[in-house]
Amino acid sequence: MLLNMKGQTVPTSQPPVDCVTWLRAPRLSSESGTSDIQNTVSDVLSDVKARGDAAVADFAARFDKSELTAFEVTEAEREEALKTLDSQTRADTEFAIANVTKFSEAQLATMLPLEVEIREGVHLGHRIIPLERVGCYVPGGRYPLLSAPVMTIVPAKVAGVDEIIACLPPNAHPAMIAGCHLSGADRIFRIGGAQAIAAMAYGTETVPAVNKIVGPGNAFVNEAKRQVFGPIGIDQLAGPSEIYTLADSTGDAAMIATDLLAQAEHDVRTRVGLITTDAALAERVEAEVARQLEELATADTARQAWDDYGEIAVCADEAAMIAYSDYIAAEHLQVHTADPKAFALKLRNYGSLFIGEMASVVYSDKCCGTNHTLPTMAAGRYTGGLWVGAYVKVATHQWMEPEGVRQVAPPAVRQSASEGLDGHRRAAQLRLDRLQASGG
Ligand code: HSO
Ligand code: ZN
Repeated sequence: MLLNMKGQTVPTSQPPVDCVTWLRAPRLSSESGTSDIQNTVSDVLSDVKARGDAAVADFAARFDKSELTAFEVTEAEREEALKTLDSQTRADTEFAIANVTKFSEAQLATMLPLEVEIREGVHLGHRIIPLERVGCYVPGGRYPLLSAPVMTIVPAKVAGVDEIIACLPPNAHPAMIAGCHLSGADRIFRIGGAQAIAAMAYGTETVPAVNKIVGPGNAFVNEAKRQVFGPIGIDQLAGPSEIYTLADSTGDAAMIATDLLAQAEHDVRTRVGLITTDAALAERVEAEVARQLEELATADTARQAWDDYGEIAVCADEAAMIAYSDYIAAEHLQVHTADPKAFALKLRNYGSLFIGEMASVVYSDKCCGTNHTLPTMAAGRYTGGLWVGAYVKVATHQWMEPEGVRQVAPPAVRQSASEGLDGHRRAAQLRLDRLQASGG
């Protein structure tokens, strides 16, 4: 059983290590959709499916207090929105776009088509095929995060998606429209919430149906993505932001506290934590967080996140630190150890890894070029974040020469026969028969 420093059992998390004690015990945020949200969303989805734009307008009036009925942002409105960006903000956005573009291009170059003859006459392969149409949801939020459209739209562009649709709430800051435009959205619609997901999933008179929907949103958006998933792809279900730092005795307490609070200011449910082998550093970070909260302009949110979800775990050794970190699978994971590059290679589960003190999460949040749309709530155990590869399919194909048929057909015939699948057996046998008839 796991006990924290006060001798209490740790309630919600049972990590697979027994060498961890807590200066501050963890608490997992629970994001499970309530049935209220599920029901509301399912009503929105079926109504938009049945009534299209008229339903979208009704929900915009009800949920967003918006009377808008012409949802699409016109060329002239794009130009207007661009004017709301001062020249430095625009240049900074273009800097982010350039970096995300370059990295996405480099990543796409690693995705190669394949042709292989796996045995004589049996030719298998795959192609990398861009999706036809993708929908990027861009959240409104308290602050206009210009990097949000960059992260969903730019990799889609690089992937070669034919048409990129962006939806954002009607009351979103105009700068966000500019962000969608600069990132390369083909069409932009002022539709938010579950109705936006419904419109993109099913199509309406004005919004074309897409093949995949990406981008974070509130609980309604998340639930809508979950419900449309199947015929429509989704990226992932975004939870509140998370940051963990792994540090040994070389860790800089002030820097660690600053980075933790930088994410804690996002949301009162942000999970932030330090995992360290150094109990003295743990104490210093705790004190630093308290000190910095006195100065932080966004302390209201950050303090509550820290009080509710702040964690400081002290591990007996490096192995325990790695095992516990792999268990948490934090969205953002920083490595502040003596040899961070070597340490990084030992880690398995994380959304994105920040190797060494100079690589702050904030650089990736904004502009260094990696994607900031990352797995939360331990999804880092099975997936990485959004990337150019999420906008293409790796689709297989095969072709056979006579020798290939002679090898593959007999086992296929036997398997089909023993399974009672007579139609399959006949199809498998027919090629052999034809080859024999033609003297092959
Ligand atoms: N940390 C957020 C992304 C972001 N933060 C953008 C600031 N701007 C994603 O977890
Ligand atoms: Zn952030």
